[in-house]
Amino acid sequence: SKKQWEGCMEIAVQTARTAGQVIREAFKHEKEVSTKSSPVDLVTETDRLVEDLIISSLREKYPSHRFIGEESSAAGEKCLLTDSPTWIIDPIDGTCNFIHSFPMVAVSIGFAVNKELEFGVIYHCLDENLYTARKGHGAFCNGIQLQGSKETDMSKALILTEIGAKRDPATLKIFSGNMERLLKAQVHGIRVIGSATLALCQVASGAADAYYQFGLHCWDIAAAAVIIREAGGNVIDTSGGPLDLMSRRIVAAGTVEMAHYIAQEIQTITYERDDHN
Ligand code: LIP
Repeated sequence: SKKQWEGCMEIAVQTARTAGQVIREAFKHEKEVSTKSSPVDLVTETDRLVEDLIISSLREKYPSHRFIGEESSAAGEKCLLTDSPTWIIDPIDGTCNFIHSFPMVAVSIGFAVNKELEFGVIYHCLDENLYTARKGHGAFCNGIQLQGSKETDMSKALILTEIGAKRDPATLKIFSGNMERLLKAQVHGIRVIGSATLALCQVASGAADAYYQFGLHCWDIAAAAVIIREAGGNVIDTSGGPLDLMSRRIVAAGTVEMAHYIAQEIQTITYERDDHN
């Protein structure tokens, strides 16, 4: 029932805060870094430790629920969204930032039932900003209601994007081509902050007008999508169609016009889906 998911959300908030404390402490110390899919796809001991901490404490409370986590998936677990209540977790979003002690690092916990996102919690561990939203109940940062931007004019837009892990020449060409087209449209600026979830929270709060990226994952999107929608914003696929959580691409914006404008401007960088095989 609705009430039940409300309880789950309270637990998600507590869990994100606890995880955030662990990350905040680890932030001050030397990090042990290894690579995953590529030399720029990074992971630390803390990513794994925090994901274990989050999933084990949630599993204890909700033994029948399913879990999708960044590091469990990297370790070979299937990334499949079913109708069961499913927690979608990024223990440290902004791992590269974390490694460099660049202070843009978040815990992201999304929750879906019947493949529909019910709530999202994103905790900026260092600023201690807690972004929360439950379907139909608005979006908040530390309890203050969020409202996305009303901007429809591209030439007045501040846009965020992220780079992604693929660095082959063909990918880089499309990546910079996309930036070039937006810059030629005279957008005010483009920013890359190193955390997809925190960038998406800036769209929810109206500090940025739009966000787009190819190559992110369902755990970067799940919580943020609810937060943006509940802040009155839009999340769509880069094709202009509805958002597909597993497609590894997104356009988010305060207005429908802005979202579709960007979707039209940018060319596709192909990544393997999160739910492949
Ligand atoms: C990363 C994001 C980054 C984005 C990558 C990736 P991680 O997540 O923070 O901004 O460009 O696609 O998803 O690995 O730090 O959790």
